[in-house]
Amino acid sequence: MKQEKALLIVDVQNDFCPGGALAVREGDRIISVLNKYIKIFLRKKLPIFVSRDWHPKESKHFKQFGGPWPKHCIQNTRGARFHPDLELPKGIIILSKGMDPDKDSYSAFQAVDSNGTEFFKLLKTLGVNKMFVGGLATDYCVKSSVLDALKFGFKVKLLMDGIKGVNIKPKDSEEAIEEMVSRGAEKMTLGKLSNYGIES
Ligand code: VGL
Ligand code: ZN
Repeated sequence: MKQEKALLIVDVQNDFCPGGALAVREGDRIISVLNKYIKIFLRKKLPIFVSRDWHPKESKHFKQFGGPWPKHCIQNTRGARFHPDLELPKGIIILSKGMDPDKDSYSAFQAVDSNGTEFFKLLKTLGVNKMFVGGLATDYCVKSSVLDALKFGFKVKLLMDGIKGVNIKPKDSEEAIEEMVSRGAEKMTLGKLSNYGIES
């Protein structure tokens, strides 16, 4: 079967980067590498998806309403914007998730594009069967998106140089990576892209 590849970059937004409401330590350090992945996929005319956490002001996702998190990534605020260093070329597909005030959700498979079309449907329409996944945070949205992708039968390459975790417990990211790998994700880095038929 033909390998149709796509790039998924998860939640590289101000609130998840240093200075943000739910900052991932060194979350911004992955951006320069992610920009390189973006350039390569762009050059190969392969689809690029960029997800964003896009919460309403009031949500059960937030502590104030019974959830686990401080308020973050509220729609149309600075914190919800993509980090200014992330280079987003024309043609990328923005996926929004976390809009349901009654849900505490994390996966990009619960996201929709600007037309309201679900991520899974977009992938099927494009014939994607292999996803390269990076972004924030390793132990939440990246993990949840990768596990869903594997569950739905996609092959997954986890971009080890393009992820960072929250680590509420110090080993959370390490354990998340182990779990993703044990379910079938394969680790890779920028230098290995050419091994997968995507030359830089
Ligand atoms: C995320 C915590 C809360 C994430 C989103 O993008 O990983 N983490 N909301
Ligand atoms: Zn969130």
